[in-house]
Amino acid sequence: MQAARKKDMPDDPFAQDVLSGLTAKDKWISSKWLYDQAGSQLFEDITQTRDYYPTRTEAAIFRTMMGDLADITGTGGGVAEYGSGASVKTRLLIEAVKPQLYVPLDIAGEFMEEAVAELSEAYPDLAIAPVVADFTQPVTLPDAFNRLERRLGFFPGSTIGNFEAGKAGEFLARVHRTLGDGAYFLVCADLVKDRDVLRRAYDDSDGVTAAFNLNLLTRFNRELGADFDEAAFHHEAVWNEERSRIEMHLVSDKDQSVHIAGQEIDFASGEHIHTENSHKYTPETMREMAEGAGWTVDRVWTDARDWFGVFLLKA
Ligand code: AVJ
Repeated sequence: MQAARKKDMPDDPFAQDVLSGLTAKDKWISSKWLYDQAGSQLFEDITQTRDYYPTRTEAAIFRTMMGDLADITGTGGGVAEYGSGASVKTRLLIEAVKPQLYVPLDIAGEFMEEAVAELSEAYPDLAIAPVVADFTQPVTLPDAFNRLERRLGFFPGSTIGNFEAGKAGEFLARVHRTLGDGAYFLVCADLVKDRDVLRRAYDDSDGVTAAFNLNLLTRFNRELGADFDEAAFHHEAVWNEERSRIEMHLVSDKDQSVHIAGQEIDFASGEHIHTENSHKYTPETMREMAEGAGWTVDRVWTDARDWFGVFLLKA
């Protein structure tokens, strides 16, 4: 953080963030920079690999629990999705709880416009009120949503795993305040399991996750005029038992220097850049965190192997 204040720092927040991470003692980059257009497409490709189980496991749970969910929450209320969803999961939810109003929240306005257009074509009677917002910060939902008696928040995809441990709890507390008393929040989390299964999911045998991680360097070269040699780094996925998370790293294959945004950065052979965390929960650690944020856990659905959890929280 200190480094970002140095006077030779560029104005661009992306360049600043990258430089402050690369000049830190333990080099790191915020995972949000992984998701440029190529990165988002590579993530989609990851979800199609054999080794990455979360997406298809979540989908399988969704196909069995939506009826139960609608019995609990009732129908005809409002749904606020954290992230924009033209995805199959959004459709399964909409078809089950039949909201009168759907509010997608996303930082990327253009992506959301496309999603909204697709959804309004599929559900002509559904009112849609998109909100362009960074939901890692406080957000305000439309009055039309807040006035509804039945309000349901939706956060699929186990994205909560990207938050640092404390930040995930803060996020849940903020959502609790945003959705208000009596609301429900359906939040999905990937569960702790055999470490080899976990590691393979983040270092798939098709090499798609490696390409996803290395794309960061390509992005630095293109957008920040850097001169990384992508072939001189490799992808690594590490299970951090103590912190209950999978970490992605880029590892330097040799001693080398790289230029980026006007600075020279040295890498020792074997030195790591930490690029993403994916925290894994147990039903108990999720419950503890949710209760600490003011929620009660109403229902938990898992798959037969208990690999993935869908948690219904009540405010
Ligand atoms: C998009 C955050 C759910 O952590 O599993 C997948 C991202 N990174 N493989 C995850 C990811 C590498 C993914 N999330």
